[in-house]
Amino acid sequence: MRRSSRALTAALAAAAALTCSSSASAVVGGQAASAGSFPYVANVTIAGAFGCTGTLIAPQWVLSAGHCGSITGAGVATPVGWPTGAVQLTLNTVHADGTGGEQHTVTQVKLPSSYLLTHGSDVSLLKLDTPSAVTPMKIAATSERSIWEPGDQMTIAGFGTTSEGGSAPAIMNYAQVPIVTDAGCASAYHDTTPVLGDAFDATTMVCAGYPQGGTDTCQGDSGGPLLAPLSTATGGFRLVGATSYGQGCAEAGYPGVYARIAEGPLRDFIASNVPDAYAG
Ligand code: 4AZ
Repeated sequence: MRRSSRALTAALAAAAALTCSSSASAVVGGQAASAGSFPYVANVTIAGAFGCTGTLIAPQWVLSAGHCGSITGAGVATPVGWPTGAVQLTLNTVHADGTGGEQHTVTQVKLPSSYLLTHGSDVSLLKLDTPSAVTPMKIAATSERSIWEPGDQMTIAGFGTTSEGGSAPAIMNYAQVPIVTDAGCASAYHDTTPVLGDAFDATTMVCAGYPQGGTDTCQGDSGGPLLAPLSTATGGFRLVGATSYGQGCAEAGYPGVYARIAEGPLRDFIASNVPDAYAG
């Protein structure tokens, strides 16, 4: 969602049936994912329209954004999950229409209590009806902290729009963006109204993007992966973030904001619910 739009998202989400076209939309400045790549990336549909992305972190659990898993949105002290069945998702396909993918309904939605009380902690855990056949993407171990330092190139992927305000593509897109320092992100998002706005909070957020913009996550990518590459010898990735928000998409000076899931309170929340989601 766009900066300062979480209250709006909450209002829209509360209406449940609204199409939310501006939010129902991939990665800006990336390229179409090739068939068979990113099998663990989920295309999440809420109430048949509201679109998000997610990542399979255990056979029966997908990690997505808090604002994708909550009717009430942030700032509302009542944790209301979507009626189960309203949330559906597809794994193991790059096609937005689900062609060839593994379809699931969601039987349970878990949100961190801190999501409802603050503007951060933008994660949700979606329990699948049946275990997936796809190999889950593990979240980085604390001992792997060195693979997502400022300047390190991360991979982002999702089913969202390829331009700010644009439409969603037929194929999942992916790109690379570097981690931004917490100080740099705090100065980009020095919001003076953090209750309603989206000021940067390094406890539960981490940023990635180029100073000049051009490559970023966008509407509909929310909840999707921020992936850190393992050593070239080992290959593969670890999950270190979940797409959350930003000022528009790919704008200069406004990196994308991701939920910080590999350390801190969100690590504790996810580990207490899905202990096998972590590497190491
Ligand atoms: C969204 O609405 C969204 N540029 C996700 C990420 C970003 C902006 C919007 C970051 O899902």
